[in-house]
Amino acid sequence: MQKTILITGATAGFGLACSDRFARKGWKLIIAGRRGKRLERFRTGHPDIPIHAITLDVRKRRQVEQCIADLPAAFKDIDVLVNNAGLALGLSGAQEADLDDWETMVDTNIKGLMYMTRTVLPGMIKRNRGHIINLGSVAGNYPYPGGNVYGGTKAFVKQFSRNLLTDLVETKIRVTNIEPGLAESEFSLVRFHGNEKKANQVYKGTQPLTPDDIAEIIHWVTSVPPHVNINTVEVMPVCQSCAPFTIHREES
Ligand code: NDP
Ligand code: 8X3
Repeated sequence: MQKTILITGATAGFGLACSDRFARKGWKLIIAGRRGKRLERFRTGHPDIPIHAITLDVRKRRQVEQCIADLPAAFKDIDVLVNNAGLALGLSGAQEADLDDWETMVDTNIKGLMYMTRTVLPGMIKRNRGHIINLGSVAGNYPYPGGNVYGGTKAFVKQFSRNLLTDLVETKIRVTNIEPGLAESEFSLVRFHGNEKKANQVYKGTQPLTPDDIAEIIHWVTSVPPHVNINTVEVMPVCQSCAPFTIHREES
């Protein structure tokens, strides 16, 4: 039976690469994001694949609920939900960061993910089948300067994923948290509010992860036998490592 995957944030980066990979593997796709034209371009570029495109802002709870309620019959039985829509905004210290940026990250990375999960879960439970794949980050595991609220939102994703597993232990539903490190996408362009120079600096002289690397991992976690749950995948490029502790010493 042809399976159905719902991917949020399918207009760029990981979500777009994931859409492409699952389309090539013969899945039915529900692709969601705010930039509807991009979704439409993807849909018309894959005329042989069943694709339902939804222009959606995951921060809008009613919109999320409505678009799941309105799914065409052929797309209603969602096998995999990839909660990928998310963003970092700014890299300032907490004392200078923009509160609007903080709110947008909380609304998208936490509340949007909550809305999608809560709305899709009842159907999965009814069918006793499904897989929720969340995009966490190494930023949810390790602190770095300016990571403040972004890292906090991804720590939420980590604990929420674990707690979902606990709530769903009597079902066959799987939950996976993918935690990438440095990966090149539109992520830094968004973080620096469209400043290309700053965004390019992030990847200069590195070989970062690619969206295709992440799509491959997402496909892999869905393809292990049904009794196997990959809880967490933490992945970094070889050129990255965790920061050492910082010790500030006063002049003596
Ligand atoms: P991109 O900026 O390339 O893509 C982000 C996607 O999220 C876009 O499709 C965007 O679509 C969508 N999105 C953002 N806000 C909303 C919203 N309110 N409603 C619906 N869709 C939204 O970033 P990545 O692909 O790199 O990031 C994907 C996920 O992976 C994010 O959760 C990010 O935090 C996480 N991540 C990224 C890493 C990296 O280094 N790149 C590393 C670790 C985790 P649109 O603007 O059209 O709505
Ligand atoms: C994205 C990775 O290190 O830029 O989640 O926070 S990082």
